[in-house]
Amino acid sequence: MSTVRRPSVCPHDCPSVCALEVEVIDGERIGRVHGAAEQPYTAGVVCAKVARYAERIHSPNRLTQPLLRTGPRGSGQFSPISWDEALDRTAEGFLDAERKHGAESVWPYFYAGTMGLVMRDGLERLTHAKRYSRYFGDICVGISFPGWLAGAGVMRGVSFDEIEKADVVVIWGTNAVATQVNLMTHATRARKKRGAKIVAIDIYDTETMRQADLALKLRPGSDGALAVAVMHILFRDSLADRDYMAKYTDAPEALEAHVASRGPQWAADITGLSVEEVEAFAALVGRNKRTFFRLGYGFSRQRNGASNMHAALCIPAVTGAWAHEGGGALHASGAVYKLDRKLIEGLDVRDASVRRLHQSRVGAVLTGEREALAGGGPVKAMLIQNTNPMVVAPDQEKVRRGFSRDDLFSVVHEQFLTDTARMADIVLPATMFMEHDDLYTASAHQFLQLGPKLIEPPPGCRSNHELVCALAKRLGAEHRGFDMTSREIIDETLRVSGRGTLAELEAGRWLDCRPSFAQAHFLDGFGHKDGKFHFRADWANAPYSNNGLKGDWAAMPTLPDHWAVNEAAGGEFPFKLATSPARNFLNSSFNGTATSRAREARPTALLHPDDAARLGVEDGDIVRLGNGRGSVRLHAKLSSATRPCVIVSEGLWENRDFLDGRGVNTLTSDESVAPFGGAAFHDIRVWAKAEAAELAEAAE
Ligand SMILES: Nc1nc2c(c(=O)[nH]1)N[C@H]1C(S)=C(S)[C@@H](COP(=O)(O)OP(=O)(O)OC[C@H]3O[C@@H](n4cnc5c(=O)[nH]c(N)nc54)[C@H](O)[C@@H]3O)O[C@H]1N2
Ligand SMILES: Nc1nc2c(c(=O)[nH]1)N[C@H]1C(S)=C(S)[C@@H](COP(=O)(O)OP(=O)(O)OC[C@H]3O[C@@H](n4cnc5c(=O)[nH]c(N)nc54)[C@H](O)[C@@H]3O)O[C@H]1N2
Ligand code: SF4
Ligand SMILES: [Mo]
Repeated sequence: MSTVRRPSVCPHDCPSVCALEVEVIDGERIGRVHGAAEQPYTAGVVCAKVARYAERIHSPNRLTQPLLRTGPRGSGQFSPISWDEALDRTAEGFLDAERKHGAESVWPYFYAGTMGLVMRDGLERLTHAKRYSRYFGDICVGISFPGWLAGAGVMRGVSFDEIEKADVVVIWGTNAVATQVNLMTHATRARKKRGAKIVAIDIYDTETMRQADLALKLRPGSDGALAVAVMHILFRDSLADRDYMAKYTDAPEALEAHVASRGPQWAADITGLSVEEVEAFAALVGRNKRTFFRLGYGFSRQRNGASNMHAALCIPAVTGAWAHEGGGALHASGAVYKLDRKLIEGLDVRDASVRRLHQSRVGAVLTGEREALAGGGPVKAMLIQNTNPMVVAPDQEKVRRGFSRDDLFSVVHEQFLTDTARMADIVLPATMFMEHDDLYTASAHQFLQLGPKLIEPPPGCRSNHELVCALAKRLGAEHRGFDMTSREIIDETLRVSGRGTLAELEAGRWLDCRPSFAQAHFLDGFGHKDGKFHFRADWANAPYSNNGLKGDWAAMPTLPDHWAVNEAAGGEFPFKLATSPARNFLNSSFNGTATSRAREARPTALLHPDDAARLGVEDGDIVRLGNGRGSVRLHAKLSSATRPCVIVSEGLWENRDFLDGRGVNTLTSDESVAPFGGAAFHDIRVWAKAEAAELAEAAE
């Protein structure tokens, strides 16, 4: 047996995008997966679920043959068919929809199950070439990005290597230990080297909160209030940097006047934190210019999330932290790579007049809600790659009704028979990242990386790129990208972007795209035309890829504030529910992997002991959570990690793991969040009930 270590990149939807070293055994199988020690962000560390990737890639449950549905949707009854037959049937289904209902009745639907640019975004080329309904991927960053951009004007920030030069690291609304473990490596270095303090801000005691020096456990959706009160204290205590603000920000006087009436007591009432906690946080960030704000995604998954992101981002502009090494903020890094995406996405043949449908509103789209269909006709055919909407999309009752439609032709390209694949007419087996070549950018760091093909896929699996090209031929879609290999596309994309060549990237493994100090700290100006940081958010014109999509931005606060638009708990719905990530899953990926399942045990509702006592629920009992959208049944876990009246359910399990086959997104809303869309996954009001013992026993 010969084992060699080969370079790779983790393709999963995670900010870390780790550089990997994979043990390849006899050129055929993989062994352990390690983090690359020399890649400065990864620094040799990967999460446990990817370290044991052999379990996923060599799983006996992998799809390896195209399947044609023979039983009812969702039944899991399929017969194997050949690739030729599968492609012919798929093409015929799409051509038929186009003939009868127009090209916009076909909606290609994809997300970031792989973050590789060719495999993830290549489907766009087919969409544009065929003038199919366009796609607006708002499920993850649809709320947070406009919030950041309203302030900073461009999607980049201070690079990760300055975290270890900070005196305070604020981990805001991200459970980094679970969702981006490498952040902890760098925060811990700051603590060891400089005695830096780590602050975590969340709604329950996560592992990240437990590792923090100051853990602020606030009410869901109240981060804007905390940020505003912090700014109030900074002005009050002369900790605001007036020279910095005069030079680099748009409206410091207006901000000062605005926050003057919003002090620590005001914030304590809204957030549920004590005045002392608010004061302590403000003093820490005010007295330490080298404060690094790592602003996560989680706190933006609220109806007021964009506004809260903007409010948090205003703090370093008040303290002037941006001007200092180790100071400033980071949310994502998309703008540093400057890649020309024309070839990959077929932007040269895009017709901007074709309607664009929101990813998060898939249920509303498929059930024919007029406004979700953007004024057009129904969607009749879908090709789905790298996403599992039957689990991850909000308002599952709608999603389920939509995918159950007899007149919907759906084709799912997948690695496993997911809940979404079970609903499909045709299921196509996909390769995994070590079985194809792709190019990766990241949000937590600024390296452009190549993940080369390391082993052959199981016979029968084809990559996303291969599928898109084969379908294009049958659909009469024209674009030069359909005649190129993935490697050729990567090479040309690098060359036209001024990022070297494929051969160079392969030799070097990653390309360092970190901006200069002045750029990273916006000392040469923020992203807005006036070069200033904007305390006044111009929501309608946040420089976001919304391309004319309009949302409910008019009602949003301009200066940072607490925007009270969230689902309010009380009365019939006494609890707020958040659906936070599970450490051993990645969204719904790994929810079928044995070790991950064993570690996560089963779907649970974390319930505060006081609430449990009132409900008559004991640890391990079955509870039902519900609201106007539906209800789910799962086991209660008593824990004072949550605040009273706040319930947390971790992880995106398979639907059948729930006691009545309905997953947690049954409870979430698909209402489009301001300013441009996205889903408020952690902003849900529910009732909770103990299930009668006999019912519970019947379910076991
Ligand atoms: N293990 C694991 N890793 C993952 C994922 C996973 O599912 N599992 N998902 C991946 C993906 S797609 C993404 S986008 C990232 C997301 O990673 P994060 O940025 O960490 O975002 P979330 O996972 O949505 O939530 C993070 C935390 O925000 C908290 N939170 C909810 N509401 C609020 C609020 O109002 N205020 C504050 N301060 N906190 C709140 C949640 O309880 C949770 O602990 O992680 C990626 N990495
Ligand atoms: N309740 C609740 N819901 C949420 C969230 C939450 O915090 N709470 N988080 C939301 C967020 S942030 C996100 S990003 C979404 C993510 O939701 P999804 O994008 O659906 O992410 P995954 O569940 O990981 O599903 C990705 C699928 O892609 C498949 N896949 C991976 N690589 C490839 C490939 O190369 N080719 C093909 N054809 N398939 C591939 C995997 O097998 C997997 O089934 O979920 C959202 N849903
Ligand atoms: S899932 Fe995230 S932390 Fe785990 S290996 Fe992939 S990029 Fe790294
Ligand atoms: Mo995400």
